[in-house]
Amino acid sequence: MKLKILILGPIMAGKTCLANTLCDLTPSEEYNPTQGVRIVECEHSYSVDSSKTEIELWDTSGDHKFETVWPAFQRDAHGIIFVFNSNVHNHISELLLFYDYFVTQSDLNNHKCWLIDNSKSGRGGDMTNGPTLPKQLAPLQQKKLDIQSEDDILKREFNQFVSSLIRSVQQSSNSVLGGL
Ligand SMILES: Nc1nc2c(ncn2[C@@H]2O[C@H](COP(=O)(O)OP(=O)(O)OP(=O)(O)O)[C@@H](O)[C@H]2O)c(=O)[nH]1
Ligand SMILES: [Mg+2]
Repeated sequence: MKLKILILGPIMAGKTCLANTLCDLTPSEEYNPTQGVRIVECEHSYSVDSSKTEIELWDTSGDHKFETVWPAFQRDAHGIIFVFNSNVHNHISELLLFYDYFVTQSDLNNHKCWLIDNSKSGRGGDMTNGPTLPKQLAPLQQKKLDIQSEDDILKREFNQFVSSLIRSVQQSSNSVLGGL
C-alpha cells in the first residue's frame, strides 16, 4: 500500500522541519522556503499484519503564490497533517484557508487530518493553554509540540495517525469490493 499525506500550513510553520524529522533527514540550519512542493518518502510497519506501507509526504509551500498547484496536491491524497504556530498572529486565519480548501471543499473528512501546533510550549501538552481555535477545527485530532526537540512524541503519534489512515483506506476498499 502507498499513502499520500499532505503537510499543509502557513509559511514558516515548520512543515519542512516536520517532514525532515519524520524521515530522519538532517534539518537545515537556516530557513529555506519550499518552492511549490517537495516529496519525501518513508516507510511504516502496520502492527496488525506487519505489512509495510510506503508513505509519500508532500511537504508543501505555505506561500499562496503556489495556489495554482493546490489541485495537484489534493489529487488522491489519503490524509493531511496541518502545521501552524499559535504564537504567530496570522497563523490561525491562514490555517483556516488551507482547511477550507483541502477539507471543507473536498471529500477528505476530519478523521483523516491531524493538527500540530508547533509553538514550542514544552513537552507533550494538549492545546488547552493556547488561543482558542475556531470551532470548525475542534473535531481534528490535535497536538501541541516542538517538532525538533519532541521528535519521540511526534514519531509515536505519527505512527498512530498512519495506522488509522491505513484502517480507513482498507475499510473503504472493502466497501467498494462489497458493492461489486
Ligand atoms: N528549533 C526548532 N526550529 C523550528 C521548528 N520548526 C521550525 N523551525 C524553524 O523555523 C523555520 C521555518 O521552518 P520550515 O520548516 O522551513 O517552515 P515551512 O513551514 O516549511 O515554510 P515554507 O516552506 O515557506 O512554507 C526554520 O528556520 C526552522 O529551523 C521546531 O520545531 N524547532
Ligand atoms: Mg517548507
